[in-house]
Amino acid sequence: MDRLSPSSVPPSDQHAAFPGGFVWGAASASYQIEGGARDHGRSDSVWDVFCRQPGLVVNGHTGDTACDHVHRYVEDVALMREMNLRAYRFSVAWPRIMPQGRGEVSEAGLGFYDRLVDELLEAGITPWATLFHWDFPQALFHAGGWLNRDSASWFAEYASVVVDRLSDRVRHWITINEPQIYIGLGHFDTKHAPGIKYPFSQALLAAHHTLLAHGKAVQVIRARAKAAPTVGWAPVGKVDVPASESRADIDAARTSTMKGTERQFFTNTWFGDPVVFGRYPEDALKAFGADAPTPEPGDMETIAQPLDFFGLNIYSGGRVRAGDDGAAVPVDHGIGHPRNALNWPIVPESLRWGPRFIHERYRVPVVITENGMTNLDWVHSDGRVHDPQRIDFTRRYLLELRKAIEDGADVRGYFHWSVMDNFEWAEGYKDRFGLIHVDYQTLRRTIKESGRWYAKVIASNGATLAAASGTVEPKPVAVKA
Ligand code: GCO
Repeated sequence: MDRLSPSSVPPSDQHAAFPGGFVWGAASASYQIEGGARDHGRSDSVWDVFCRQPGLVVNGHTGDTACDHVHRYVEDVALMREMNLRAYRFSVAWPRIMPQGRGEVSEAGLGFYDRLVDELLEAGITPWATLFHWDFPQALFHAGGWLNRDSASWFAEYASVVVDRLSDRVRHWITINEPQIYIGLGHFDTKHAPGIKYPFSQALLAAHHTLLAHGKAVQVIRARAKAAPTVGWAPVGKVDVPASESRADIDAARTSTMKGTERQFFTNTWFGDPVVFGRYPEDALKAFGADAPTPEPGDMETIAQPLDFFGLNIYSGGRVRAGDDGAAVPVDHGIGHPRNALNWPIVPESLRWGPRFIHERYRVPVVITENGMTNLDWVHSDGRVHDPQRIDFTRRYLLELRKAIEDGADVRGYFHWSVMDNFEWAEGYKDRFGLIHVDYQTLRRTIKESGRWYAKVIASNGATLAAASGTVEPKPVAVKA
């Protein structure tokens, strides 16, 4: 059976709404949407410098203007309200708050986020603030960046400035977004900023410092927040789904999802275990040997600060079955399996098994902090952006997420990536993840059909997922006798 066919969802599953109080939102990141690269005294981040280097970003695109959100945030919040968003996850640009990354604070930079938060609250949208979504101040990169152990203290100082200003109105905080990517792709694979290949041991040390920064930021938030905060983080890691629901295949998928002994950074446990358990995973420590960092006394205790939620960015997944010895054996998704415009396999079950496996291991409430797809969208001749693939994608993933909840995983919310088309890092602007289409020539916004569909899903707390599939089932063609 086509694993993507709606009929794979038993009717009984199709009508249950999500739990009461479930958070429905959409997400973005400062460098990807803001523009205003020199507004408010903002200084270069490592991404500004990376984009200016020829050949590193598709078509030489940069975030200089992006979606010009710094000047259009009032309109953007109005569109978020039109989509019924209950929450909006944005990130604060460290270089807009502290141009040198430490010391001097930009009052104008803080003022922008003040106004954004007030606009959101006025619109009845709860702000969720990410402190770090990759735009690391270039000035601090020159001081050693994440390889400098002081980076944890620099981050704590920056966090205190933001929390002091916004925490009377912002209650939900995400410390860091995807250390797997900004350390792995930025400091080892070189596809992302700063684009330097460090020895594996040095990249692991940078990862240790960024985890230390996370822990210190949690301490800052809990010590200084004016309104009682909820604090989490937003990692990304590979998810393997079981080829069948047999106990053996599920166990194999869980083991494979939690395995992290390869010399790479797209892993759940190398980052998740220190943050929750205060220790690195034994299998990886054994595999990495002398390359593993040597924590200083107190480091692991600082990293393992209690969390209110464990964010998860999930887009795709692998598929495995249990071999004769129970070990995971990869199963190909099959020729012609659906993929997004970046060629990522579309695997709705990843939003069941990923949250389930992570919750089973860490027992911290889960929030899906990112999920979405890039699609070849454009404004059609009728003035609308018809994106049935994104509707179908999102429906299937949400139906699987609901299964995770029915399986017993404590999932508290879902943020669609992304609220609007934006700068997709090294892919530039060619990839459109948004619920809102952005014309980069005119900066005109158009809510896509998926955004209008999502508004109904939110209004019904998910109950319309079964009915509002968004895809018109092909009617059988009457064949003339
Ligand atoms: C990430 C980042 C986002 C990306 C999105 C699509 O997860 O890589 O958080 O900034 O734009 O995920 O790749």
